[in-house]
Amino acid sequence: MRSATVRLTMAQALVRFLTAQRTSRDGREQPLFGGVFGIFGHGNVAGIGQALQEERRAIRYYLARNEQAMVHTAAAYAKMHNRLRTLACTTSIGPGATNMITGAAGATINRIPVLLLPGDIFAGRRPAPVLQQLESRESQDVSVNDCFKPISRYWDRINRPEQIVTALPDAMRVLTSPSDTGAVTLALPQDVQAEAYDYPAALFEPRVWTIPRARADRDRLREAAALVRASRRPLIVAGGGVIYSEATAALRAFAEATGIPVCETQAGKGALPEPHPLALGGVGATGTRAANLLARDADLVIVVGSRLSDFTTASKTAFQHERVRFIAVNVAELDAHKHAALPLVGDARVIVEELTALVSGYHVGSDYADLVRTLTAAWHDEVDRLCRSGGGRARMTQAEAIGTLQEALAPTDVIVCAAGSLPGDLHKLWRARDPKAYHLEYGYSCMGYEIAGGVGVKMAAPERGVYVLVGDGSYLMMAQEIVTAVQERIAITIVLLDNEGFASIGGLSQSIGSDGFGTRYRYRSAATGELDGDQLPVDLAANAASLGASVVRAGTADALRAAIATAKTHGDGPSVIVVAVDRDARVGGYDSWWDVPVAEVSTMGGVREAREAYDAARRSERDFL
Ligand SMILES: Cc1ncc(C[n+]2csc(CCOP(=O)(O)OP(=O)(O)O)c2C)c(N)n1
Ligand SMILES: [Mg+2]
Repeated sequence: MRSATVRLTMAQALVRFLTAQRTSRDGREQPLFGGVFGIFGHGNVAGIGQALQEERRAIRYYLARNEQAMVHTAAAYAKMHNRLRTLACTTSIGPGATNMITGAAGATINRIPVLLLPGDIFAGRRPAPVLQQLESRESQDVSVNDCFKPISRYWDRINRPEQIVTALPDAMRVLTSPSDTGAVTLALPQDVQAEAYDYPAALFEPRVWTIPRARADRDRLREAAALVRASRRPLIVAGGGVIYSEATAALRAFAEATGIPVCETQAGKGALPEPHPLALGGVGATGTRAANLLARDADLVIVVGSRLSDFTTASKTAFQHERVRFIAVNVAELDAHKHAALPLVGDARVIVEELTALVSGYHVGSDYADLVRTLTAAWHDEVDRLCRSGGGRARMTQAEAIGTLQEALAPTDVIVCAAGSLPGDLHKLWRARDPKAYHLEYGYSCMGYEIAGGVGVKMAAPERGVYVLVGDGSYLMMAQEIVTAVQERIAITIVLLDNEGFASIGGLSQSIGSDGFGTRYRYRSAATGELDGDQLPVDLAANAASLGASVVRAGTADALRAAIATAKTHGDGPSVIVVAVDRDARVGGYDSWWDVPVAEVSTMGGVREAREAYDAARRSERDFL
């Protein structure tokens, strides 16, 4: 007997399939896709566009203003849902498609699921070259969508309508895999999107993708327990995996039972919500003094759910104990083996729970516990000092603005940030009081993520206050999603910290002897009378208002407090608070380093000095083999 079929275009079948996908973890089931973002062009309007119109009651379509931004929105939405839900993104062919490249790379690097559906050139090739087609001398089987290959965890081109019958389940497998997830790209030739086929009806049955909680190898787990028991100065490094796995309670129980202090990566901040006596805050290049001093002398580092990026390891200088060992709990083998760690491959929650049971009775010594207490107390004083005083400056410091926000926000409110000097300052100063309250995109640190990401966070958690912290440089790079927030009545508050240019890179430039070249605000030199510097003043408040946001300027902590209170009353759209902050009042580093190579030869004296300091610092870099 022939099984039932449904005659649909490939695009209609694809959209109908998406509406039937669900995820489940710990018995909680939900739809995988919260909607489809899209910008239409000739490469998708008649295919996916038509299908979305036909299926509009089953799945919601959202218009974005820029294809890169909509991938950031999807990634932020997925991150907020601990990777159990996401959004799909549809584009035309050519520039619409390649505009998603940056977003795709960001999602894959951060291990966040997004489904990308770029249109593609005709599979039938008859009208080639179609508008926006890349031509090659060597092959007709080349399109700009090939650029997605290295930045996608799954990549496929659908050249015949029946191919989706096998491609879609495979794509969903990768999208919902805790270890393999990232950008999933299905390139959809525009002729094939519109082609009809008799699809098996079973393809459209509801399908539940159960997210497993994989357990680690038992022998490795016992070895790990022995390492913990033998350690005198153990330290936990908590990464984003703790939060995605919802392992925060298990981590707290482990830390409390053993007395092992916890420091956090950017993605892991909030893994042990503050205040907690064992919470050391951020670790690494942008870490706290407490975390970095304990990391320096730790004899055992228990890494849970981290990629160990250079910011976390202070470019492999953070851990200096001669015989330091690592245990790495991670769903991905790639991460579990870094730093020659004892790999515990699997789910953070179940592994931390099992490890806790295996080390029962172990506790760090009182000397170490005292040291943890002393260092955390001193660090809290330092944060209070930085957040309170501007040191008599005319403008607010960024630290004061952060401190003011910290006091004004509820513990469950979310801050969203990605690039510039803010991530480093927040990593040090922010007290994340809830595992989902600190949303940093710092794997790709992509300028432009902030506002688009804030839209995704608010869509995922409409019950929470969402505060986007963005620098003037990042704002100028991608502010247009304010319009999308107005359109969708998404009430986010954008705190725009204007320090007149690229202050972070300016500081970096100064530290390598280049005096802020290319990052400075334009001014007239007193010495020469000439104009110097590249950054131009822009009325950012007027710009935000023109996009439809309600805008206020806040020049003092009191004005900022008042502006936040007012923004809370705007229930139906984005607010922007423009805060002028002092460009030069930076929060420094604390017992840490970041490897940025300095020119080995130069005619500039400052560069030569910086190179000497660089060579000296680099001697602390270690190989863990
Ligand atoms: C898309 C992108 N381009 C370039 C960079 C490099 N970069 C990092 S921070 C920064 C300047 C950011 O300026 P702003 O948003 O004003 O923040 P500030 O440094 O002033 O705090 C640049 C250019 C980046 N991270 N992302
Ligand atoms: Mg700036």
